[in-house]
Amino acid sequence: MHLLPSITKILARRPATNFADGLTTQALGEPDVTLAMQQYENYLTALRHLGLDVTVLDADENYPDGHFVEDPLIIFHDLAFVCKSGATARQGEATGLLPHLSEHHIIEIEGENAFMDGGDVLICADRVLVGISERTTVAGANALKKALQTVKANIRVDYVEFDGVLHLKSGLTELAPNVLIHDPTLNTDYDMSWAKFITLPTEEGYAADVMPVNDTLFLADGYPTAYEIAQRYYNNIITLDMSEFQKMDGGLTCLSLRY
Ligand code: CIR
Repeated sequence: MHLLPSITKILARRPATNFADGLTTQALGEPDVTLAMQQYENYLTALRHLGLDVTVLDADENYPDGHFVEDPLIIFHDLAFVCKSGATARQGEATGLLPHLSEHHIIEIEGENAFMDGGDVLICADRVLVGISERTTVAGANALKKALQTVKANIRVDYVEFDGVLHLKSGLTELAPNVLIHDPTLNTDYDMSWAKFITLPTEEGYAADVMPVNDTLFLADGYPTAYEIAQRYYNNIITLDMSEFQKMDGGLTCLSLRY
């Protein structure tokens, strides 16, 4: 079992018009709803152009952060792990997604204090990194690890304690197998020596949330150093303006489930 199978399907949910009521740690101003909707359509269009089967659910005003579908569920092969977010306002977001994952086995991440957001789970080519954050507890990470080991006994799951950014993937993703790309705002003592480790300039830190989709890389638009680095690994790079989602602590990976 390879940890990163090829991607054929996308599940997403449109942002609600009240999405500015969602949570944020940023001080980048109010998002422009019209521009955000345009940026969102561009995101979907780019995925469709890759030939992927894209399912887009209607917005749910009960969840202003509900379009960040990466957080309530973690998909690993034919399994879908349901997370209980460390943010109370986001608990329950998985419910509307599950009927669209009928081919997956649904597994609840259970246990006292077992909180987790999918944005803290980085499935790399040869291991899984779980960020321990304000949203994801050690108990949550332990529950995920145990569940993963029931389907792949020797899977390596490393815990990454960090601070400085909201989710692990806000500041650290795998650009290519065994190549990590990092926003220096994310502080951690985790030993990355197993990988090539690329730290972006601070002013380009937001671009660390890259989204590889098979042989194409999605990268936030406007980050020239990150783009130049990405070109060393990819012939196909799609850049997308993410400004309105950045204001709400969101990045490229947050907006879709890819499987
Ligand atoms: C939140 O605070 O939960 C949302 N406003 C942003 C979630 C972004 N998701 C992600 O990084 N995976």
